[in-house]
Amino acid sequence: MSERTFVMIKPDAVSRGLVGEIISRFERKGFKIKALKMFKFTREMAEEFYAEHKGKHFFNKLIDFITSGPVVALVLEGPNAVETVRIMIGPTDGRRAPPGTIRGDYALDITANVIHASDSPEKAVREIKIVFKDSEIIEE
Ligand code: 3AN
Repeated sequence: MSERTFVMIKPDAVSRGLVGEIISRFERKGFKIKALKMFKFTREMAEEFYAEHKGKHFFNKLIDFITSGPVVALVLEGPNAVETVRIMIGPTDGRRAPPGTIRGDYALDITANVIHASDSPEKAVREIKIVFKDSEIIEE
């Protein structure tokens, strides 16, 4: 079943020059890029994006981090995209993420952990809508 997911390369990875390497992994895996954008979150937009974490002990740190520099956001399409991309990025804590996963290969932190990807099809729809207009997604 072909499905779409939302992926975001975080400010740490953008400033470390990892954008090309990370996008290459998804292209080589076989995913189609349906949308791609570089932008900087405002605080308001970041708080909406991470609304489910409001009140948690790491919320302010997370918002400070995600607004600290530009991010690169993508819509990827392919079979079971949500689950497959989550497997490719690895668990949240970079120190625990297995080698071979994106976080396992590039992250040592739990906040600055290189990449975000939707954790359910419903979240993918929500996150794509926050970041992309319909006209910015390639339909063919
Ligand atoms: P994931 O990105 O693996 O889905 P979530 O959705 O639980 O993880 O958390 C969203 C983001 O919040 C993470 N990518 C990470 O940057 C940050 N985060 C999550 N848990 C913690 C924590 N315990 N301490 C600090 N930051 C955290």
